[in-house]
This record gives sequence, C-alpha cells and structure tokens, in this order.
Amino acid sequence: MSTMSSPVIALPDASWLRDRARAALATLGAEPALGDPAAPGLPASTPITGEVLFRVAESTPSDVDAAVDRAARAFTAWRRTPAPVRGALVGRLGELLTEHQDALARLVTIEAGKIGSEARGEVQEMIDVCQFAVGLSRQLYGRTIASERPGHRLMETWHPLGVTGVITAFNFPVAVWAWNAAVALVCGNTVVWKPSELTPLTAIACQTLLERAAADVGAPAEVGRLVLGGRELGEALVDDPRVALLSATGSVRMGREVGPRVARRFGRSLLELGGNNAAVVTPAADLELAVRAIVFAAAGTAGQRCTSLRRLIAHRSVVDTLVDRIAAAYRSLPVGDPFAPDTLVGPLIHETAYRSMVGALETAAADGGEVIGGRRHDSPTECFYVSPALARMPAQTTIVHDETFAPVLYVVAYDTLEEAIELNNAVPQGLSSAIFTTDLREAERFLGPDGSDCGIANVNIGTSGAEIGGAFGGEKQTGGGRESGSDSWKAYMRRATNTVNYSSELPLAQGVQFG
Ligand code: UN1
Repeated sequence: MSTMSSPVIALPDASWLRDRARAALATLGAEPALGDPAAPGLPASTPITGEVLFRVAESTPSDVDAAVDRAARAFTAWRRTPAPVRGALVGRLGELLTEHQDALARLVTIEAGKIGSEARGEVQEMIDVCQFAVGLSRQLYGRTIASERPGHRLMETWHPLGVTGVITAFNFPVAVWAWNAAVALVCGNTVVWKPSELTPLTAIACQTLLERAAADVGAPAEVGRLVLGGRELGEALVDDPRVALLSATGSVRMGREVGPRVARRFGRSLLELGGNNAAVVTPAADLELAVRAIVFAAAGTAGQRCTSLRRLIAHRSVVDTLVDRIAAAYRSLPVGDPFAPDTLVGPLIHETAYRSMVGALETAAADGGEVIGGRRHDSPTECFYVSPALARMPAQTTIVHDETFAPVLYVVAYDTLEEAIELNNAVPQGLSSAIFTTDLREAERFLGPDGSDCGIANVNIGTSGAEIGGAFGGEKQTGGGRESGSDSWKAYMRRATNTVNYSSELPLAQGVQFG
C-alpha cells in the first residue's frame, strides 16, 4: 500500500462548506450559535477537508439529567395520548423531512462525507420509517388467547415503556435516530438522543424538525430531547434509571460496556454493534450482477456502513475472475469530493480510520495476503481519501475476524458450500450476509437453519442497503437487537398479560382447589 502516490484531488474550501452548512441549517429553520473554530465548544468538523467548520454548544452530564427529566415528565402525558394521535406527530416529521430532504442531505455530506445520492438515500430512509411508524400507530396489536377457564378472557396488551435513550454513530447520523425515534414516539415513549460527537449539525437539524413537527400538531416539544457531546453524556444516559430503554449503535467494544451497565440496573438495551459481513459467490452465480453488488457493498460509503461487505468467500473456480473484475471496477471508481456529481467514494471519517485501514492491510500482507489497491490520494488538507482495497488471503486469518471500518475487502476461496457457510459464520459478529447463486438449492441452504447465522441473509443482493420494512440487526457480537421495521416495535413497549374474569365463579387455573 503506497501513500500519497496519486494526483492531488480537488476539494471545496472550508468557507464554501461553512456557507453551505449555514444555508442548509437556515432552510430547515435551525439557528444554532455557530462559533468560530478557535472558540471553545464542540467542534463541528467535516471529513471533506478535515477541518473544524464551527463550534457548537456542548452539553454536560447535568444537561443530560435535565433532558431526561423533561422527557420523563413529558412521558406521563404522552403515554396517555392515543397512538394514532402520536402517529400524527411522526407523520408531520416525515412531511418536513420530505420538504427538507436536500438541505438535510447536504449536512450529512458535510459531516459524514457521504456522496449526494447516499446522503439523500439516508434521509429517504428517515422518511420511509416515519411512514412505517404512522401505519404502526394503528397496529400496536396484542393477542387474545383462549383461556382454560369459563367466563374468562386472556389477552396481551402493549404499553409505552418510558424514556428511550438513543446513542447513534457518525456513519448514519440521521437515519438510525429516525428508526428509533419514529418507532419509540408512536409507541408512546419519549426520546433523549446523543448523536456521535462527529455529527452535531445534522442532529441539530433533525431536532429542529422534530420540534417544528411537534408545534404543528400540538404535541409537547419535550417528547424528543437532544444532547451534544462525547462519551460522558452517553454514560449518563446508560446509568440513568429513568432511561427505560437504551438503544445504542456503535462498536462491539462500546456494546460490551453499555450492555452490562444497563443490565445492572435492570434497564433494557437494544444493541446494534459491529458487523463483519460476507458474500458467498458460488459457481452458479450471475457474475456480472455479483460484481456490481459487491462493489457497491464494499466500496460504497467508503466502506463505512455497519453492513459494508468485508469478506468475499468465492468458489475456487470463480475467484480469479471475480478478483480481476472487482479490481478493474475499483480502478475506475471516482474517489474524491463527495459534493462532485461523479464521485462514488468520499472521504474516510478521520485519520484514525485511515490508520486502522493501513494497519489492517499491513497485517493482511504479513499474513500472506496479496493487497490490491488501497492507496491514499493526495489532498490539500488533512483529510483521508483512499481507493478501496482488496486483500486476497490464504485463509481467514485473525485480522479477517476484526471489523475494520474502511473499504477493505478480504477474499478467500472455498471448495464446498459447507465450507463457505462455515467461513461465513466463523467470525464473532453476525450482522449481514449474502449469497450469489442462481441455484435454488444453494440459496435455500444459505437461508436455512444451518446456513448463515446472521440477522440479515440475502440472495443475489449485497450485504448493505437494507429496506426499513424488515427488522434490522444481528446476532452474536452484533448485539442481538432489532430496529426499524417488522415487529421491532415490541422492544420499545412493555407487554402486560391480562386475565379478565367476567363470570361470577372463581375457578383457579390448573384445576387447583382452595377451600
Ligand atoms: C448502519 O450502517 O449502521 O442497510 C446502518 C444499510 C442501511 C443502514 C445501515 N439501511 O446499509
């Protein structure tokens, strides 16, 4: 892997980015105090140039306490508000997001470095989940169960849980909040959000729109609160007994701390942690389709999705062709300014991400891997633009078991489908997986009980880019949580089992006689 060997890439300057950020915030109606980069406060920076654009007010742990207090008070009324009325708030939020999709997407590009289409797609994901949640607000169904006793009705009812703490990561700075907030709010919970400290402006924008939606429908603004800052704010949420559910997206290391700490106070947690996602390509695959899917999944978002493709498990008969085609596609991928219309690969989030990519590729080479691509592009400021890398490995060595949050795709060859599935499942994480095949038997085997052990298993689709309608999350070290669609809402509510005796007798269950 060589450094700084490619031509200097053209980037916008910080003042242009500042103007765009200011304009986007103004369009949305957000008016935060945007301090000078040299002033104190939380830095609002951009990976596009690696510079601090502004400083914004940083919250303290006592602000978290106040935010939870307000959210807890708001909960007492919000839980009594009929669910379809709660749905109206989320419906209005969805309308405002639609109206301001471009402005919000521009902020996502500035803070997370996503290309325009992916940034808009992320906002679309918010709009989609709002629509889903509006429908859900009329479908929070419980069951009625046949009672063994005459004159008795046995049923389950679902009730709001309380304050939901939401901790999100830089790479989906707005969509993951929306997955949680939209569903939590229709379920009757209130929300306190701590976004990544790397993306405060997008969070301020979302909070502004939520408060506008609340004002428009006559809901209390306190149903959604925002705190901005780092780790100690997250810890305050984790340890606060008033936070009934803590939904956290981030690394396995973070989850290892959050899970037990929340459990110690008997709180609930919903964890969406690391992935180490693989695609199996069999001899029966449509290779053309597979290559397109693999390139988007591995190189899209500069490999910075939790669902990004990190491992390619290719049948020995197709591995050479695949590597050649992917390498060729990688060579032609435009890397650079995410605002430039042709760019497909934007910047890495920061230097640490770049260093971990360099380290992973060095280890892969030391393990006998052949590294193709992965060079850093020369840029005028301290930012990190890389070409995606392939690493052909002799086996799934230790480094392949780690998640490196950068565009590194390890390639291993297999001989039997059995072996491919074993390789797929051999890592500690269990988020997403895919098989490329036109053979029904292979596909069904991969989706079956002894197939992929991941929360997401796809056929002829990459590992990333899930729709909001399905439940999103994964097994093993990915944390086991499910967010967004399907019946994920159940994690945000408490279930009560109710037995109603409408007879004038008192029969005991299990035929017990007592006096
Ligand atoms: C994440 O990277 O944390 O499936 C979420 C996807 C997106 C969500 C990714 N819908 O890639």
